[in-house]
Amino acid sequence: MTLNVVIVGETGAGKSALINLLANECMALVSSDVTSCTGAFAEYTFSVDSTEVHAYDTMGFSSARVDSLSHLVPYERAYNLIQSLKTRVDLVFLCTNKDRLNLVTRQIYHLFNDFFFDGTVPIALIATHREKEQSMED
Ligand SMILES: Nc1nc2c(ncn2[C@@H]2O[C@H](COP(=O)(O)OP(=O)(O)OP(=O)(O)O)[C@@H](O)[C@H]2O)c(=O)[nH]1
Ligand SMILES: [Mg+2]
Repeated sequence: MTLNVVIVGETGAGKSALINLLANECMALVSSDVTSCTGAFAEYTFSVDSTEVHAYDTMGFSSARVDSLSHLVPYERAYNLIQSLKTRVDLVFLCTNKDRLNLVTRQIYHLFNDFFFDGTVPIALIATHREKEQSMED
């Protein structure tokens, strides 16, 4: 079985780290600071049990700025990726390292769920940076 997974989220949310966790090896470059690290997108192939996973690591989204349009670039990249994959996306992982669902993460959700896939592709929310929580239910 083959599974195509697109991994999205804010810059620094832990998208590349999630790929390394799933693949159980350091395939994707993880940023050492808050600067954006993954460019257009990168495809990684690995196996989880008997499933061949194609994971698409995407450019991080960020909040809008008054003095630049650079926050729009990830939207264009995401659009191009989804166009090139057409109907072959099985699952989206939406990563967040924030305590609450912020505006950027909500916008990413609506971009993929409403605009790209019209509710036809499951979107799983992945909460990263949770290891300091006293209780995982918080
Ligand atoms: N403590 C902790 N650190 C994490 C976790 N996930 C990612 N990180 C760290 O957070 C930083 C950013 O992680 P990345 O995986 O590079 O984030 P990204 O979403 O790929 O970032 P961009 O590619 O820049 O958009 C790195 O220093 C990671 O090691 C987590 O669950 N816990
Ligand atoms: Mg990355």
